[in-house]
Amino acid sequence: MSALRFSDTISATLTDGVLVVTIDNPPVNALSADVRAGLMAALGHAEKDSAIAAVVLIGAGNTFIGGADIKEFGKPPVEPLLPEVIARIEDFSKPVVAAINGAALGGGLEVALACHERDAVPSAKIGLPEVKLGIVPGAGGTQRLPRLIGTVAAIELISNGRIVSANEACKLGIIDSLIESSLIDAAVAIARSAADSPLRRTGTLPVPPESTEAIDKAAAEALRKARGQRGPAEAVRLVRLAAATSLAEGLAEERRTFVELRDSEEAAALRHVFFAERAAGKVEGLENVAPRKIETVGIVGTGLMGSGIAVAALNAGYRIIGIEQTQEAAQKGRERITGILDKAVQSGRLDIAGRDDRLGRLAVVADAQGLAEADLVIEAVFDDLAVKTELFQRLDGIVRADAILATNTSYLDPNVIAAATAHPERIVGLHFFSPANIMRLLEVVNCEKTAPHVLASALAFAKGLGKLPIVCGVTAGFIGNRIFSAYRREAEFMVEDGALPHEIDAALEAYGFPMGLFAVYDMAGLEIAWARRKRQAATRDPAARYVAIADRLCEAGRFGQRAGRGWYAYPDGKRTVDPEVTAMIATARAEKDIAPQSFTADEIVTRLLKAMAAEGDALLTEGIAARASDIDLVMINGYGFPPHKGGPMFVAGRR
Ligand code: 3H9
Repeated sequence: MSALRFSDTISATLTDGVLVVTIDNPPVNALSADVRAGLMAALGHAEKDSAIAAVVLIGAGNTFIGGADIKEFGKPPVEPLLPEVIARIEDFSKPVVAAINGAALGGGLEVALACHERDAVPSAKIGLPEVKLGIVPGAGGTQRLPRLIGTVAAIELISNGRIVSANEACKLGIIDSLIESSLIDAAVAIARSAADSPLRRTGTLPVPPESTEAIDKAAAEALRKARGQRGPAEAVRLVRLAAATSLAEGLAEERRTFVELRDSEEAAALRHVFFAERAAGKVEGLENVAPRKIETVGIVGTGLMGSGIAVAALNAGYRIIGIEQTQEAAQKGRERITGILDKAVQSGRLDIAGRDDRLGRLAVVADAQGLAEADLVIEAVFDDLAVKTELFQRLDGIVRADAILATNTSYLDPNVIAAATAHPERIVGLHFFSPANIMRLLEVVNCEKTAPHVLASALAFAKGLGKLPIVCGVTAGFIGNRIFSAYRREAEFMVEDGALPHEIDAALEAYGFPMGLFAVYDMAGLEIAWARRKRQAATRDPAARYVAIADRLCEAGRFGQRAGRGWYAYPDGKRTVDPEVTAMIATARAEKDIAPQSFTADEIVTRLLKAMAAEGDALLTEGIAARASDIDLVMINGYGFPPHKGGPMFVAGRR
């Protein structure tokens, strides 16, 4: 039968008296103005035609509907608005069935919630992730979801923006059935039979009663996790409202809140992060370069970093060959990796079968010849130029001609390492952040001679690990540590100028950082940076301002939290301001004749953000970072920058 067309993105066919309406708006079938208008037209047609007994909504491709069109936010609204379309679906005189063929997210799930029946393929992903964009659902999600699954479960899902599998959605009561066979055939049959019974309109259902205690607990947990962001708090309020008021009033309040948040700075920042993440994967010049297939990964060094990388790669399905220098070290490496997997089992994140499958793909040996079969070798040995150069030269004689070699160096120059090898074109930097099995950020260092297919393969590997790869050029510290150094330097200048470490930390934490800078120092330990400063002392510009307070702390044995004292004291493990440190700071100021001034929290944050953005500008000018948004992602995913502020470059742009 020929297809009916209702708009550029909406078409339909009539099957067995059921109008099957397809939403075809690539890439994710977002609810653009054309989709909304087309859906209204299709429903209008279905209403009038007496040969149509029911309607099925389905998405083209692998997605049902990915949500409202985020690109439309910030532009003047175009009728019909989504709530109108959704009301039309829920009130429709004939059954409307959602055939969920893939992701049903945000507005996409809200469309489905208004349908009279929801059936999904097992691979579908279901959720209301709006809070991740700094907003709340704006087309009925906060009012209809609790009517289906209760207030407690709705608070948990909406305030976290958690996306669930179709299976979990079915258990929760969001989805009516999972369809393993042909989704369209099943949905048509369900729609036909629904035409003979009363329609189940979600909005008319009562919210199932639950104890106030359970609801308060869920709400408190949601607010705790929200760390000051508005979206989750508003989501909790709106979900609770569903049980307390009529659907119409609940929807009106939801819409008002949605519009207010959509136009907020927090939402603009999170939208920026959303699009920044999608842009980060795209690298100019690599559009037509195919990545090599990587199945076996060699990891040289199975210490803290190497074992974390191994776990990340095992989790992603790779075969791992870990290399150590001695049998004993290889045994320890294997134990370290097994230990991380065991912890995951204990916490319920992994089952025994999953652990055993991973261990079945792991070998840790003391013989580097084992790397002969590796497609990619990542070195994670001690960060020393001689050690790394010697290792790469040795690898030249072991690995296959088409193998890729990656260095995980943090501070050394990978161009120098590459230059010492026979094939610098196959060398790339993979700068993981610790713990490598947890941290999402991965700086992919495009060295001077890295071949395009090597870079493309490294990127594909990083994405295969589920990481967020950011490509950067070679510079000391790459993107993250360069900006971090500038930020740290500025913070230490401010300490000399009059702000105390705890005042700076308090300002950063109030801004949204999970932990202040000086508390982070103490947690990481001060020795390594001290050793680096001592190495650099001879080449440091004597005219440049240098703050020696951190050196003084180290000289006094104040190496941080593990030593019981650093920038702070830790009596009973609790971070406390130490008058001894305050006195050391006063002495340092006096030695330089600095009359301390006082800073407000806002002044502190502004000055630090400015320092970060200035260094970011330098990285862009030098061509180390490809885009300002990449820098924001590095700071958000590697250094605790609050995502709802958008990153230092975003903030600078807004100012
Ligand atoms: C909402 O619904 C509000 C409502 O409550 C109320 C309204 C009144 N809009 O991620 P990918 C683009 S808020 C516009 O790489 P995947 C994306 O930019 C929305 N564009 O694909 C990229 O473009 P490009 C709530 C969108 O297969 C391309 O699609 N929904 C949207 O890995 C591919 O994206 C969400 O928050 C959009 N909604 O994953 C869901 N979504 O190629 C957001 C994607 O030019 N989306 N694009 O770079 C996702 O989580 C994932 O995209 C999805 C597909 C899982 C759907």
